[in-house]
Amino acid sequence: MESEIKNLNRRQFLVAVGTTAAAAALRCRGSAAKAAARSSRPNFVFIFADDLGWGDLGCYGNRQIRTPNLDELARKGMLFTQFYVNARTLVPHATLHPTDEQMKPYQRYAPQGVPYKGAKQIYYASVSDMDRQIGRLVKRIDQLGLADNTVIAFSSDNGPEDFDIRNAVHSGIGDTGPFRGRKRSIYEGGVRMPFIVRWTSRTPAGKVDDKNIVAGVDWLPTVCSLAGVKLPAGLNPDGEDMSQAILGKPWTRSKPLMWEWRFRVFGDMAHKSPMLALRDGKWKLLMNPDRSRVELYDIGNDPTELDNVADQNPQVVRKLSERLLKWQKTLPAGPTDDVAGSNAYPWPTNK
Ligand SMILES: [Ca+2]
Repeated sequence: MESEIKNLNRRQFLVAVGTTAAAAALRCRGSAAKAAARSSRPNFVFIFADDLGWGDLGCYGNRQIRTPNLDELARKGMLFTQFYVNARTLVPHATLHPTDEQMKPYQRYAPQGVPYKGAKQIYYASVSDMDRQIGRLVKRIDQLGLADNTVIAFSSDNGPEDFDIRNAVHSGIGDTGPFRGRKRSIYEGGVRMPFIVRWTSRTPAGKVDDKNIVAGVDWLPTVCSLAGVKLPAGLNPDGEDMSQAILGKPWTRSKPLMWEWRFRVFGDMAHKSPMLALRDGKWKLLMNPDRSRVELYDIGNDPTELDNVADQNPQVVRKLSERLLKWQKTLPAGPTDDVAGSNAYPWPTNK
């Protein structure tokens, strides 16, 4: 084929390609029965943003950043308010470098009287551009007639970056919504992410799920379940099949979610979480392995994690801390920062 193409001019080449495509289409038609059998298995498209916060999308309450395409995805699918990521801070960064054209809608956030671009202009324009590109992808999926057989999911890998990180300082604008904690923190703002799922033939349109606790670790068992594929024998995933939740049906999580962060947390004191966390039902326990900090929050009533009720609930702390420490012992050994889990401040003294 390659040697034949060399001797064709451009028009002949396009005709040849067209003919090949037509022949392929005919072959497909001949195996329509097989294709129909395959089509009972959905396609999966998971769009995973880098360092985007829970509060960075219009459909999650942001009133400054325009994200019409993701808002539309949520209107036609489901939006989860309690979606968590466990293995995070992994996706390589792309520098935010929007064009002047892309920043135009956010001109009013430019610093006044100085010729600099503002962090808000840069970050907001970048989120809006991401939204625009997702809009193009979704439109194409719909144009191809694949909507009813395609699960489209959107989330982020961790909370927004902090101003302290110089090569990503513009992302310090990212919004965690009402939550404390940013990237690296295991307070809600660092680990609780947007999660939108649209499957036009199966997910209830426009439903907000404020009840189910779902997580990135659930994705593998869920995809396998929806595709009718068995998990490999011997694989015992941390996650659970959340397909019923995605379909808008009753479902209850059976296992708690757990986190460990062995490194420094940058930025404001309020983000410096203990090293370990566990979410079980309404409770979230955060602690250091040596119990130097123990915090218990009723997340349903206190999503901002400001009212530590550990002292009032010793039984809950005992039960959850035992489970969390037992889990931590199963993790691989590795380096730990000296300041991990610390919220110490160099307080002025008379010494
Ligand atoms: Ca990230």
